[in-house]
Amino acid sequence: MFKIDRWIHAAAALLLSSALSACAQTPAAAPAQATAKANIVVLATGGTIAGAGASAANSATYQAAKVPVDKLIAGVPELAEVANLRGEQVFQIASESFTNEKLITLGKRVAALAKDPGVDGIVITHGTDTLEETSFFLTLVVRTDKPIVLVGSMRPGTAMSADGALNLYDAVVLAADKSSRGKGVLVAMNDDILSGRDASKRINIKTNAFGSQWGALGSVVEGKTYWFRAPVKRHTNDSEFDIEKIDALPMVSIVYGSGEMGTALAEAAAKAGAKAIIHAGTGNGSVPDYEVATLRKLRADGVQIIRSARVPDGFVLRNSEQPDDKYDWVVAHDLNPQKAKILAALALTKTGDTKELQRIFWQY
Ligand code: DAS
Repeated sequence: MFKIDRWIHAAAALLLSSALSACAQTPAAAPAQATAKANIVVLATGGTIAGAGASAANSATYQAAKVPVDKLIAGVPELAEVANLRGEQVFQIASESFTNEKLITLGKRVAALAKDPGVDGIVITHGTDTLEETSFFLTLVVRTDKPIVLVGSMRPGTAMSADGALNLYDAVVLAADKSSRGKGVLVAMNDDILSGRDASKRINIKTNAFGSQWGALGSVVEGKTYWFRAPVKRHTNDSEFDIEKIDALPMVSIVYGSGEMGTALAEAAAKAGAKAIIHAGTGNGSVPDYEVATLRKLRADGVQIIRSARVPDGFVLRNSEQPDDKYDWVVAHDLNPQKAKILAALALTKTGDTKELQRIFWQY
């Protein structure tokens, strides 16, 4: 017994002495440095996220573009735990009223802020109607790898189960997260992280309104970002377009394809000064036989013809429904008509050559 006791005592003494010497070696742990919060600027442009309805039951009947940016930020006090925020009211409009001039003004402001070393990321609150055009435009023209995140809402803040507050929180989390850098302009809606290129409004009355046929890039859940994909098309620093060199965009018109669509709309668009017509064709960008002659004449008059499709998913194949090589036409690939319009307008600031235009539609 005695021997075992001594063994235990010896082991305990050894343990105690080694513990004491370890404490002597380990300095008192420095207090964990609270990681500095990111500096995020919120640019407000209006939309439902700034909307107000008469009653909590009004989830779809309300006035957009009412609440100013400082109230939007104040309405989500948890934002202060995520980032150092300041707001700017760039516009206060419903986004269906965006114009090329407003797109360029917003783009120049975003580019200027992105150059500011004191700005780590930018959140843009925006109406949902044309959010996809703005997100695509910015991803094409702003030369930065800092996070730029667009966010909107489908219900005004006055409605029951409003979605704006959490969407804004997710957008700030995303903009403040270094892992968002270099992924192009992003869209934060309904917990999804969408690419600014692919995001589109696919439902006009529900909070899961936004999506992409190629899927979300990831998700924001409880203040954390989860990534599953990254964009492969050219964007931001890899783009040949630069907002600092753009002060105007040429007119581009969309003509919606349907049975008995006639030729008057395409002719009127060209007469009104359209430098390109986006044919939002049925099926795979199909063109009615009676429309082909009109579009070929407009091409001969110098108007670019770009075949997109009214069908939301898939992509238009070159030389499939129409002999694009023979007609000297361009195909919009997977871009929907409204995005094809944005890219065509930018491309035409660079070139009028059809082959160059087609290269641009393959690459962006
Ligand atoms: N009219 C819509 C807009 O401003 C409202 C919205 O959904 O944001 O885009």
